[in-house]
Amino acid sequence: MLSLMNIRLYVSIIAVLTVSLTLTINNSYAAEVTVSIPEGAALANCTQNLDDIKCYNPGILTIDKGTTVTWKNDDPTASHTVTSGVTFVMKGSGPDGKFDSSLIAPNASWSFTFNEVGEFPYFCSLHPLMVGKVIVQEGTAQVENRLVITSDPALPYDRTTNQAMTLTIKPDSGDIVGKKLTYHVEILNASATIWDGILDATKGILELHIMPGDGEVSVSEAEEVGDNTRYHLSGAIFNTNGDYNLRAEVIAIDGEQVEPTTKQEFSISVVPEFPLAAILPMIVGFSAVLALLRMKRINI
Ligand SMILES: [Cu+2]
Repeated sequence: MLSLMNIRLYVSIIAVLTVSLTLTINNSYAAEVTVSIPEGAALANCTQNLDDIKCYNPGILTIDKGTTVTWKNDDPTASHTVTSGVTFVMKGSGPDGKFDSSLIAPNASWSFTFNEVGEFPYFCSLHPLMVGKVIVQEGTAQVENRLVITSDPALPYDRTTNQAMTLTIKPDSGDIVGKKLTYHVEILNASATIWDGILDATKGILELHIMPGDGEVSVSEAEEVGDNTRYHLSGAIFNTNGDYNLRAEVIAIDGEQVEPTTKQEFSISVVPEFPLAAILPMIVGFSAVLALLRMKRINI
């Protein structure tokens, strides 16, 4: 028997696997850039023009967040450092402690990954006229559009509680976040469509408030609740036990029709109100009371 605990365990395992997979994929996209320290850098002065390439080449480097920068010492005549902060020659207060390569020998390299947006001036602690700067921008790389679907209450859904179920479809990443989205939503039971519709979500977040009942499925007008656009669905949805599926795909962004490539599926397991395991002890208990009453009657 698949107990609730087991299901929760499996869900946790799947969640961990998904997160690890996502991190792996993100890492493989991380950019790498090299800055050369040219020959003669020790004698150069770039304090008047950070864009000069005689100290660090390039002197001003603009990168996306998450980029790893490698400084290679191509100067065979001297060791150098890459020390964050503004050199005292430029009226700065010296090292600010954000990064420091310590000595980079001729032909050696040193790397640092920039995970924060901002401007990072640096200099060589041996030759304070050697200066450079790294400008880190929010990544412009395309992030995959992704939808996340959640349910409240948590699954499996017990249809006998006569409780409404809220399914939330939310853009999680990519250029769909925060935009007005039009969804094609489908609810299936054993691969047969029991309801489908086209629904707008003003800020992209769609909330389906589902009250299982009988009869044809009807959907309410849109209702704006904070950032969510809520629709009430009632009728014959989730009113029998089994495995259901919710399918959502984005068919328009800000009113512009798009290929429905952004989609997500969510499986919903619907269970009975009183499982047999709960009913059996009740029947046994009730019978015992009846038997006791009869025995008493006989004794009297
Ligand atoms: Cu130097």
